[in-house]
Amino acid sequence: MRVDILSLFPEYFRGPFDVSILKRAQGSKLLDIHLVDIRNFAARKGNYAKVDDRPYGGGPGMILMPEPVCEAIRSVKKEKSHVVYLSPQGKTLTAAKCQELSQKEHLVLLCGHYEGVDERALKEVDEEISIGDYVLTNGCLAAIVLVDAMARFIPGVLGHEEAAGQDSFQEGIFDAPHYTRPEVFEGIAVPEVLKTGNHAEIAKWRRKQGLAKTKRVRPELIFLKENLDETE
Ligand code: 4GX
Repeated sequence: MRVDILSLFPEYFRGPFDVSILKRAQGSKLLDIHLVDIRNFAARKGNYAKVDDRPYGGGPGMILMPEPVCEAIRSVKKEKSHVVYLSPQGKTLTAAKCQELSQKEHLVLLCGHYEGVDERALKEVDEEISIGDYVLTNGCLAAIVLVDAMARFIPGVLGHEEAAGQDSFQEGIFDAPHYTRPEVFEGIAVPEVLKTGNHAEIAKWRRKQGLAKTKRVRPELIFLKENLDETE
């Protein structure tokens, strides 16, 4: 998959994209990430390129101007492209949406900056997505979260060992607690069932633990799914 990320801070992405699984995914050509600086599409006034201006109607902060945003999008957009605008006013990102996006050939991610983007630039956008109900200082962070959570669904990005992790939220309930060595840590023993080698019993125990924690921490998730009848 090709991903073009349009922002005012392309350097922000070095680091998150250059380690671990996302680095490997790029190395094996499963992910092809391009960073585009919106400022390169601004009209030059002397030796500086203006990308933002004050809002019509008054109010605080600055707004990204429509010309550089539209020109930046058009510079990368092709017939098969899917353009996503990251802003707190979008639909909230979910595992299901990540999976849907992972099947696109080309994603274009527009990072909001300042107080947002001029509404007229949004005619180039296919959908608006928020990563959660809080306000970030930097739209690039939202794009990093989206790429990371989405890439896990691209076949081959996770190794065989890691792939199992996919079902945690797919199933709509939490993972069971995990244990590794030592057998006793500061007086707390590993649950006996995990040492029996009885895979059916272990699966049953894990499911029960996952459901119990979901019910305690996120009861609303229980009512979303057919998990309901299993909660006794
Ligand atoms: N999920 N932010 C964008 C600037 C902004 C303001 C208004 C569009 C409209 C965020 C989020 C998020 C902070 C990124 C404000 N852009 N983005 N930025 N939550 O909080 O995606």
